[in-house]
Amino acid sequence: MSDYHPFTPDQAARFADLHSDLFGDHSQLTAQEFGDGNLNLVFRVKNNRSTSLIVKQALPYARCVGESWPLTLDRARIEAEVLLKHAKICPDHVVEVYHYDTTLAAILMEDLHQYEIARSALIQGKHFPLLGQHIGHYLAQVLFHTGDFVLTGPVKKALQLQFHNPELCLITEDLFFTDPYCNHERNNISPAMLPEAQQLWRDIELQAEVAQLKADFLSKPQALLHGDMHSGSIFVKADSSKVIDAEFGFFGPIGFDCGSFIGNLLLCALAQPGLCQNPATAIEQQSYLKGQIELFWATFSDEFNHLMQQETADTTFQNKLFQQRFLSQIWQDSLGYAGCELIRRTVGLAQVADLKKIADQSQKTKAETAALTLGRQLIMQRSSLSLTELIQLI
Ligand code: SR1
Ligand code: MG
Repeated sequence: MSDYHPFTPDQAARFADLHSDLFGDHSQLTAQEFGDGNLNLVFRVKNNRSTSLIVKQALPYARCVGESWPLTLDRARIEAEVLLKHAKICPDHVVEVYHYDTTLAAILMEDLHQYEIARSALIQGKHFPLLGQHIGHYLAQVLFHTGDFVLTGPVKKALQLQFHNPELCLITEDLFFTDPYCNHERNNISPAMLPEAQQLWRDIELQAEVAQLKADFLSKPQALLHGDMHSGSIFVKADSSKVIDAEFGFFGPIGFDCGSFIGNLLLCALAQPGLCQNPATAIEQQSYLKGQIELFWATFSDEFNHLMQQETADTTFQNKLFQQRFLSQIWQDSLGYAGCELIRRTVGLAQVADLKKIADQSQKTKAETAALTLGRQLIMQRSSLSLTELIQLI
């Protein structure tokens, strides 16, 4: 096994060739680095017959910031093992991992070139009628089957050790729950939004609720989460959706994954008036996105409910009343984490293209203000808000 070194394109091609038979012996391989994410190198390796594979390699630091932010290489192992574990439970909606190397922090995986990144496609106004259903199904399956309804205490605790991910959890703890609520140097606040941000820094009531959500994030190991379920972690086409990028995976609150997904559809919906020239197009895309949030929650809650009733192994958790309360708590947590996502993507470090792509400054400020307002409402009203009320708030 060779020591860790960041791959050149040729080395990525060699890694792919060595660990896959897909290219054939006489292939001429070319590789190109095209990663534009926050953390890693991503290469597409192709042969002369257009077969292609992806090599993803962790750098010993966060790519978006540079070497001043060192980051564990173990995240490549975590990512590969979460994807493999989730794929065993729900193969239709997880990218296929062919090989991973813990020393090189590299993963060889399927190239989803016939798909699009959900975030970019939704920003362009495209519709995928099954997206909410696919992600609802994926999250219900993987979160149920890695939780206490089916796993014994010792088995789950062993998995918690395997997916111990303190450094990447710390990023979320800081970026989601801490930075936006104080004048932190990592924040990224447009001048027009400074008064709104300052309001967040003074809002003790809101901060108390965010503290509760952070405490749950730190201390509620309900299931093996994907950990970064935003629309940039989903590849989509008309009849299929596949999840990638699980390096933030760990045992945490189920509502965190659901809320991240809902929060990113909300961000896209709020950005529409600024993204579209034609108001009718914006309204149409907003109503599509609202429909996908409804479809997501209907699919997730029906399926999770069904699984609780039919497949709960632990006799204590077979109690129907407990099961109803458990699901209703997931909904409340999802609203809270969706609210945090709206706020941190508006004033925090890691902002999203949905808002960044709005060219007109006043439209951008309107969308950003709407994101902060809705985020606050979701966090503050999460114990009473229904799905219908959420949709009406948008
Ligand atoms: C420094 S990492 C910033 C963000 O990118 C990832 O995709 C996560 O969402 C993280 O919060
Ligand atoms: Mg990512």
